[in-house]
Amino acid sequence: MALADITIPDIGDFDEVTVIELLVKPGDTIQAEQSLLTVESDKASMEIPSSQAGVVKELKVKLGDKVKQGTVVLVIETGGAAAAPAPVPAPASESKQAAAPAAPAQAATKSVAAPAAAGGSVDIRVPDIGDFKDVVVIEVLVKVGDTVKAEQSLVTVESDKASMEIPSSQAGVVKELKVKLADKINVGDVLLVLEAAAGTPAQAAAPAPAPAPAAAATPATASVPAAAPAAAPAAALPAHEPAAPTGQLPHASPSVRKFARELGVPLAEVKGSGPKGRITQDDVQAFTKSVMAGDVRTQAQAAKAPAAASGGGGAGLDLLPWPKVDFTKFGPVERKDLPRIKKISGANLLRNYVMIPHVTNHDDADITDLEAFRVSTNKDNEKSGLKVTMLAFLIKASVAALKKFPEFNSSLDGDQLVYKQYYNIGFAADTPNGLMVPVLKDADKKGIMQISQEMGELAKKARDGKLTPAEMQGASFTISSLGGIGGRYFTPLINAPEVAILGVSKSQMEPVWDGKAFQPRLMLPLSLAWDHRVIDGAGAARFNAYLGSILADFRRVLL
Ligand code: CAO
Repeated sequence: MALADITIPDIGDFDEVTVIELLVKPGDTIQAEQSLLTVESDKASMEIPSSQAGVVKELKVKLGDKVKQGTVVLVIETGGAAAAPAPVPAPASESKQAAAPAAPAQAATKSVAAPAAAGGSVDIRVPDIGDFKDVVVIEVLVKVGDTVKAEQSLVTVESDKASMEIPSSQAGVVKELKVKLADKINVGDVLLVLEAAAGTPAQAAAPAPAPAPAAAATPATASVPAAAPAAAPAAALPAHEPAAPTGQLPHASPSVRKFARELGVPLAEVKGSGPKGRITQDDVQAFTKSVMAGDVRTQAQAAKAPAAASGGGGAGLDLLPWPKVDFTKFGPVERKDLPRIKKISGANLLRNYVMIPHVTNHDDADITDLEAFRVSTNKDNEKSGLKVTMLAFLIKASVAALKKFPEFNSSLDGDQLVYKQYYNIGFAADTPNGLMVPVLKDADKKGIMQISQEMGELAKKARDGKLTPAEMQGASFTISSLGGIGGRYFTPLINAPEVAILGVSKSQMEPVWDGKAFQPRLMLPLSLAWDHRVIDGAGAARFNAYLGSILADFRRVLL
């Protein structure tokens, strides 16, 4: 048994490339030639194969890391006593593998233009693509009539180990395409005919002196946030659970991968419509649209309904497309962009609505005595200017109920429940910019006066648009109070990954039978929405009843 470092082989003119996929993990048994990871520059993605067989002991790189020739990517335990190969250059058996990833560097040099007079027609040809023969055109990125810039990618071609984009050697207008999807092309083949832009001298037939894509595109590469590799979807797409590994690697060109990363689209969940299931830019766009519209569930969502899926009927949401209406046919209209907060919260609300099986229990709490106490407290404190609101009592009462029924203060994590031992209560605040949810931290350690004061400060910050991200994070339970506005019961949406939320409506005097007579009592409508995966109806009824009993006699908080 011996340990061996596996390093990045010669990758041609590429200086640094980014790790975008890890294809093995510690414990995996790998074969020589097996792909270990996918790396990417802005023009080419390529798989790095192993130089020898063994068992992966340790991964030395992670998603988003920049690597170059000689970087150790993993340590393997080799089967025999064979010495580890020298890191670089690779042993003979490796040189063949090393050649594969190296080729795109050459391929991505500028396409070759036939000599032509400035402003005339030029043939744009396939440049030197190293040892590759018969690479397949998997994407045609331009069409007749398009104006292209020098360096703009024209087609994506693919071998079995790498895909690469061939950029134009010069600017102009596409007059004629000479290749189509699935064509096999080789060095010197004409890709298209370009009407060269006037005043742009056509380039010499020889490939440009290798502005290697990695170097040429360094700014573009750098503009992709290092923290946004495939594993870290951006916020543009409604958050959803990562799909279960499909066992198949998504095939997509570097530009499509970059595009997907910018939108936060997990390529593993996108169905490719290109040759051999290749994912195109249109596929990524269509996926984004369908998720945003809620038309399509992610694979993860689909995977959560296997019974329905196998039984047919009701498996997918199978929704009709969103109605497209020309409202102007019926009267004048005005269009306005959704405010930014609505765009962000809308995506979250939709996910929570669709993914959580909500149930709501409604109940009433008798707050006659509590309200009298609140009013008298406020009278006593008139000079201090600090007003105690019903919401402060509700927060304190909720903490007592959360302590008694801890699953309401938990979160689902796969097959586990995370019971939080802190009591951070979010409260919905109506602001000119839209709904915000500031979080009152450690409510269990604070008295009613402190809660009232902090709540007032947080609500003001919310209205002024000055809440910090930290002040909106970490809630373990949320209260949405419409009591100051009106209404009778509603279903609040659970703020994932919390598992319950309390909706509070406007209290009013009601006749309540005390066994002998109707008494006028101030009744507060409570609406507790809960996640049925975690909580049962009986538990929710008990939570509400307990909460009601505390609000009816606040001394119970002390018990
Ligand atoms: N029943 C009857 N009256 C109530 C009440 C209730 N449940 N809750 C509050 N009130 C009264 C208050 O006593 C106050 O009356 P006075 O001015 O006479 O004292 C008045 O209504 C206004 O209270 P408030 O709403 O300003 O204060 P609050 O502490 O109850 O609420 C806050 C603070 C930030 C939660 C609230 O201002 C707010 O934004 N509520 C809207 C929340 C929301 O939008 N929820 C929906 C989310 S889902 O889209």
